[in-house]
Amino acid sequence: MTSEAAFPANFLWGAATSAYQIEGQPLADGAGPSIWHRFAHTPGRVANGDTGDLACDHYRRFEEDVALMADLGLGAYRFSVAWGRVLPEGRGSVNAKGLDFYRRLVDALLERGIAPMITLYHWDLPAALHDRGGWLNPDSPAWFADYAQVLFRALDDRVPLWVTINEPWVVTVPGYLDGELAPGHRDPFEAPRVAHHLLLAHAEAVAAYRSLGGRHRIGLAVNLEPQHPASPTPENQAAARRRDAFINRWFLDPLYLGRYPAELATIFGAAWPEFADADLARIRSTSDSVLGGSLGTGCATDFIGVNYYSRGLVRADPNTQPLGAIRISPENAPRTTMGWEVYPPGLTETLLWIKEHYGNPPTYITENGAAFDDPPPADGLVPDPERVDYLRAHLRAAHAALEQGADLRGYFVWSLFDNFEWAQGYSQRFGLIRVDPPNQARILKASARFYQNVIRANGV
Ligand code: PNW
Repeated sequence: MTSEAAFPANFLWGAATSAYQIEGQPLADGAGPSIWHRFAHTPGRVANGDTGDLACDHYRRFEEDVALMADLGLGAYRFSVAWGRVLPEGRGSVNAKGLDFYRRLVDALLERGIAPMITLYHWDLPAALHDRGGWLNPDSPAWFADYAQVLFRALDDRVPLWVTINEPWVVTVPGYLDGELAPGHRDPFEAPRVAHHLLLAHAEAVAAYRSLGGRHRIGLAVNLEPQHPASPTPENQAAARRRDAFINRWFLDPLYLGRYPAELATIFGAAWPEFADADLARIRSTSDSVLGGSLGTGCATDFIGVNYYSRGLVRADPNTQPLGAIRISPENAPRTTMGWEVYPPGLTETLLWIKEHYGNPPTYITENGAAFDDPPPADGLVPDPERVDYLRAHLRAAHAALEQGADLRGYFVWSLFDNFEWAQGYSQRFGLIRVDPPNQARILKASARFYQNVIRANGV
């Protein structure tokens, strides 16, 4: 059967997860607690009092899970390393048992011909580092680079793709400005400093990778969403431009252009610090050789990872500070159970925007997917037609960007499993595979079969 949208021959098809969301046993084998372990065990922070204590029990069932990935035909698997399993105190001595878990996972993947993409930081900062100021501490970029080196030394011979930090914006804004995610701070004076340290942490890790002679590719994953005014009033148009600077350009402008968007100083006012020119040069230097077109050389960030879920439909709102803008959910549009509008053309727009603004760097869609209220399984399969439609439409949108010249190298579904959806606990199901934490049975959804066919046909 010929497919309507054929992807390039070497296109990478994957699925994604993160450590705290699926592993369970967060303190096993000498691991140190993370800020997410603490946050989830603080009453009132996570829906229904859910925690990652058991999650998908992947820490014990990883072999079975890798076999499922092989059945789906995945070419790649994106997962994150729990920093506190490897370094229980966040720095200092390595916990061999924790590191060994990731060694065995990588080996199991390679035995099945699945390429590992490792995310070094997916939000689970060791609590011991948080107690030293966490991402507010100017030493935090060095802590991160030291931790990253442990992983590079142990696994770079077998790991072709590295992501330093997942969604620095989500770490910064829900973590330190709105207080919805760990560590749950609400402080406009903290957020810009945290963001700056995350960018420096990325830069230091990339520099460490190069100086160790890293042989593969390393990038940063950002959450992006095109911002459209809810109506064409001047107020809403200005609000959409502010939100574009605030979400889409906060991290990519410094990385590729060497400066923060000017809007941020206006948005944060007195809370926006002066940042040293040397820091911005350091951050930018990590993208230089990408713009020169060569990969894996110099101090380059080799690729950008894009996590795409929806667009922002933006209305000016003076009561929402410091941004003065809110995202609204359009009444008549299809929405996921997260309340996010289903808006596939935004993925094409986002990929083309990266191409135009940042010199067409190599790009992976490191997350794309949707939460729906799946019905219970029927005849051994969960019927999830809404997720199938969501994935098909977004794959076509990605293909449209490829046709228009975007340098897209691969696509990862969020997520392989229903898992611990942060502050929403287990109430949101993003998986291709159904998991209910109490009984742990893995049950395929129709979307898993759909994706298996996409991979087989290399198209949709
Ligand atoms: C991503 N937003 O988070 C994360 O990388 C995943 O761990 C998470 O499970 C997934 O998306 C689904 O939520 C996001 O507000 C959180 O725009 C919030 C936003 C985007 C992504």
